[in-house]
Amino acid sequence: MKMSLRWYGEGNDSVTLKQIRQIPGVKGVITSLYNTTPGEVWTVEGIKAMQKTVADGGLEIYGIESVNVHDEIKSAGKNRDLYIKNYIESLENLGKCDVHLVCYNFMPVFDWTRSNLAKERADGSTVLAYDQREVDKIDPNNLAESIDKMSNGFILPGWEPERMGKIKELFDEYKDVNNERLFENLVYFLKAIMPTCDKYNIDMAIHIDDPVWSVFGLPRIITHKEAILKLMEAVPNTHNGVTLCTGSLSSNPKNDIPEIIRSLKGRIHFAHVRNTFHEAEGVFEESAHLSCDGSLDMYAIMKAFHEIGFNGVIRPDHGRMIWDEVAMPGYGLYDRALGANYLLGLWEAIEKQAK
Ligand code: DNO
Repeated sequence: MKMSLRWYGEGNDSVTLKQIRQIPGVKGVITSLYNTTPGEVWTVEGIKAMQKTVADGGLEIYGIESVNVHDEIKSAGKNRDLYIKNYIESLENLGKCDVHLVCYNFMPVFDWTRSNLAKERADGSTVLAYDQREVDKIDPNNLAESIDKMSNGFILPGWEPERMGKIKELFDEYKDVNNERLFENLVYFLKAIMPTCDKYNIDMAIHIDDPVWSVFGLPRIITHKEAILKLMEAVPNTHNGVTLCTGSLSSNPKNDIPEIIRSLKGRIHFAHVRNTFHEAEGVFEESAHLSCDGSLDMYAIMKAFHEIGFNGVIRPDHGRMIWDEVAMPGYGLYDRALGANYLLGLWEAIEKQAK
């Protein structure tokens, strides 16, 4: 298992590579070319420059999160083949630069959704939270704006202003796309890119939808065990794999996460591990990583990863904002560093016990 931290690049992230390097057990980062927009080809020069920056900081790039998939691919718009061609070119260039892990999502219009990016907890820390009753009151046309206001001045991943500025057109693009169509479009995309993934040994890791139900009437398909297995079977190539995000899956407490992990042996290429505190149906907040702070049994989760012989890349996921840090919501240094070391502690104990 390779522990990593997500890093948003120089000038975008308040966290420095030097700080990440000082977290015990973290030798690599997960990052992206943040100056590109979905659909644009990633150049070898761009990738190499990013690799150099990270290497100069004493770290390695373990994988990309994300090479975003253009909405025309998701909705089967008229330019989908062009955008798939561009995606393939980006993958080829990543392969040429020796990058072999790509995280992406297939959620229409919005990436992850939250109703509050700084919910205050009793201890004064703030966390990302979701309350369906609040979301029901939001006009999706204004969602990007309200998310932007809560983002401490950072551009949140998946909420890029250029895309969000075209929200009405984006919704229109999906008016005939239901879950079945979205699934077909995903399979079409994966089948088209698999030869390139085979050639360059690139693991594609689809992120779980967050939350795992339809938001604003848009389809959502990567939501539970059977749905994920259906995708694994539709494109049986092992390069078609998953970013197993425990927080996203936990939005529905019916998801038995250790069991889902076990069912995906060999197909989990990347793990996002965090805890959530579940208050009621459709109401949850992102707690600290520890089992005692949320609703998930993190020991059982890490044990399931160990049981399937998981040796891929893992990262702590969203952290709380603590110790007066000002950072991108969910992506401060302190709580993610605590999370990484908690997970590494669990892992060491599990490994030693298994011997
Ligand atoms: C949220 C992240 C997601 C994730 C994308 C993958 O913080 O987990 O934005 O990166 O869904 O494409």
